[in-house]
Amino acid sequence: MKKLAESGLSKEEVIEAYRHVLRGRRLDERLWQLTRIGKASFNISGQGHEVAQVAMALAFQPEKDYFLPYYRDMTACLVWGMTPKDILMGSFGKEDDPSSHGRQMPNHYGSKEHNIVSHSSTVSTQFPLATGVAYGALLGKKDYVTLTATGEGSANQGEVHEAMNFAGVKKLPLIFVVENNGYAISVGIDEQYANETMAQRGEAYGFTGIQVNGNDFAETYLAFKKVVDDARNGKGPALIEMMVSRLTSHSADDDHTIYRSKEELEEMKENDALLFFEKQLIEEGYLTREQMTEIDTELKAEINQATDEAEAMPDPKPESLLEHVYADKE
Ligand SMILES: Cc1ncc(C[n+]2csc(CCOP(=O)(O)OP(=O)(O)O)c2C)c(N)n1
Ligand SMILES: [Mg+2]
Repeated sequence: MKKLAESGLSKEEVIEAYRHVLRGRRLDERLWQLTRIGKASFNISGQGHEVAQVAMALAFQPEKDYFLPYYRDMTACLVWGMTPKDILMGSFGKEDDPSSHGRQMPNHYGSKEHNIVSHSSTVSTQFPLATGVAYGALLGKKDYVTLTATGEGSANQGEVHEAMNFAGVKKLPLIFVVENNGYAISVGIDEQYANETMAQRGEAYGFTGIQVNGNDFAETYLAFKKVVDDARNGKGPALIEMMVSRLTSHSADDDHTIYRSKEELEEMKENDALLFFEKQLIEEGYLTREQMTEIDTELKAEINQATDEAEAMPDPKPESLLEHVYADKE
């Protein structure tokens, strides 16, 4: 593992990154609780992906860059500017949910204010959309970079090939990400693809492909920093494959104990990126365990408050059913 200081980030920035990671974890846990008590209809969790997502998102400039996430990218969306209350309003299906005013399923993140483009449940359709957004930067001579992500199973959809090929041909300022957690619901990678790595595919399309250990914050951040800078400087797209763990079942409607052994589940818990990050923060002198507990207490209070506020927001009115389905003309 790289030392955190190798990231080039200041002590304050690394501690802020830890807050993002822990906020993502605690919010995700809250969303599970809400499904279990029947207050939210669905959750699909990013637990195990948070360190990688924070390292990824911090390499961008959310005030101008575009993000087309997939359903596990909640923590990255928080770094991009969404708040726990925004996310919770989506889970409760509230009128002020910025993702869709309660029209979409939970976990289909979007925020016009923060350049986060809402996505479809049909996996990987965000890839060709992202090429369009990135092509817009080229045609409009704008210097924003576009980020889009998907899972390693979904990366085998046909439109992923079309998007990456087009991006390579046009040298688009676009970063493609595959969050490889080893499973597409219950299907392991041996049945998903025959390449040695997903990252290799970048080269086939004429651009850089890099595989990173998503549990390694500095390695992941540095890989993104380089390709984002290159994309902003006209050097074209890149593909980054982040190796991560899916710590939970696929979704709140799935039970992974049916297809994952007890041993595998135990091993995975020990392989939790959050634990590695905390160990590094202590060993490399960023935070003490007591300081982490204080941060955790603050975040839990923040999420409790956001839950109460989001739950108290008004539901969509039945007569507004046909509103917010398409964007209003500006
Ligand atoms: C086109 C399409 N096929 C199937 C599904 C059902 N589905 C939703 S998520 C998923 C698995 C995706 O696995 P992966 O891409 O590895 O992402 P992960 O969930 O592991 O993050 C499937 C098959 C879908 N939503 N869209
Ligand atoms: Mg997967």
